[in-house]
Amino acid sequence: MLTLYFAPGASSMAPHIALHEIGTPFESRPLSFARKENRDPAFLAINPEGKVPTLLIDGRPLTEVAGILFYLARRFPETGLLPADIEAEAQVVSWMSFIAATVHPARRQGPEHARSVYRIADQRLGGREWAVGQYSIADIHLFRLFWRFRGWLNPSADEFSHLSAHYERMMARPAVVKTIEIESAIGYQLPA
Ligand SMILES: N[C@@H](CCC(=O)N[C@@H](CS)C(=O)NCC(=O)O)C(=O)O
Repeated sequence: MLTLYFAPGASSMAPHIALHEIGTPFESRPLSFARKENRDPAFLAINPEGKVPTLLIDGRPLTEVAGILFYLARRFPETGLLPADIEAEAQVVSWMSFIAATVHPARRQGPEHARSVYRIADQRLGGREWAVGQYSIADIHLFRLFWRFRGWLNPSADEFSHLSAHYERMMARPAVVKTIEIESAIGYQLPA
């Protein structure tokens, strides 16, 4: 059994989307940051960092967006969320490392720095439809970060033309629509 601990709009949105792409049954465990449910001793016993996403695989915790996305893509290979070609797979790992290590923390360093990092991501994506040539977990990871960035700074589509086109393609996917419907109905409690 898979159990996803998530907070609406947080990094956990990425594995939440992946689970809906896959269509496998899973238990949802929404946590409220406002009520500090992620600091609850019961949750800290599962993930001592108190962070989402956390996925339980038959009760065993797996943390970090990239790790969870990789696990889901490998466990359900029929969904094609990870390319079979070794170089394309390495590009997925490269994108997700860049997203986790550089793009995600950029927000904390302020709008100017964040913009400069998203410019690099925009250039890196270029005019491709998807990050590595086929839809993959890298697109899901990238989308969640740009979704958050857009909600924060509301940049014009011209400023990040490739990321904006990618965002529109992602927003057209039923799994993304479903995830956003579920999470927004619970209510976003993200820091400004
Ligand atoms: N490196 C982690 C970052 C996860 C993360 O920062 N989660 C945030 C929400 S976006 C969180 O749970 N924050 C709660 C806290 O730190 O108290 C990953 O990629 O999964």
